[in-house]
Amino acid sequence: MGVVNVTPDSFSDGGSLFASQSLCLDAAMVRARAMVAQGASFLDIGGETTRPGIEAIKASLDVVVSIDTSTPQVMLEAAAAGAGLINDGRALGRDGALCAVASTALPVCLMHMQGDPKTMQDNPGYESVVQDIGDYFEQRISECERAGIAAHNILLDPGFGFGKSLAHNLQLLKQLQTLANKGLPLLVGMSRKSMIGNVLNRPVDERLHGGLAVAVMAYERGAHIVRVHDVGPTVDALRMAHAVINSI
Ligand code: 8Y7
Repeated sequence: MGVVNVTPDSFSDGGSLFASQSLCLDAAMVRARAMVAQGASFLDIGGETTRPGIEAIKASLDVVVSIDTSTPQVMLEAAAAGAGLINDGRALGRDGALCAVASTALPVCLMHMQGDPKTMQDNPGYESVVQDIGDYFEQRISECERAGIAAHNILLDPGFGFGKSLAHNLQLLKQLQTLANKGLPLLVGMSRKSMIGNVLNRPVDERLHGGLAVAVMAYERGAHIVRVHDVGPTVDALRMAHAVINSI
């Protein structure tokens, strides 16, 4: 999954990282085209360009468009414009979001976040980060099913960097298989995040190699979709890992 457009206020990774800037439609299309050529199966788009962005991508590219939003109205508009996946960092926690997604019949990614973007990195705490997030997923899956969202339309994402210390992020990745074992597809996003920057002491534009390492590790532990800014290098890394894992 390639990240096409992230508005600067759509997330805060410890306040230190804006992995991508908001792009105008033409620039976003250039990037979208390149990512699909490099092997992206999904493009995750966020920000205000929802309808024109989705329509422009759908018109010329063979790719599933994922819309990064927590807002029910945006979900409905995105579905009407041709989006194929709702990516919600609040796991359909906003009023009306469960019903909105149920009415679209689209698949949805439920991402875990502790707290809200402004304060989530202040002092994140868990009894056991993997267990706690697993329990959270079970509760959200139940809510989804109660609202009429089919289990086969649900993806899970532990939300690396969203209300997690470095130690939490590392433990989550190490034990990712536990969450993959729930039987629903797992999406992960670590690309350029501060968990890489903090280990390597590298600024955001020097985190590619660390990002490739963690992408391969996530894939090996059962991740189905890897959300990244650098599609070409990541596809090479994952194809290589795939060849080894599936060798006889
Ligand atoms: C994630 C995400 C971001 C993630 C999912 C960034 C929108 C921060 N991170 N969505 N979005 N998972 N599903 O650095 O980890 O790209 S924004």
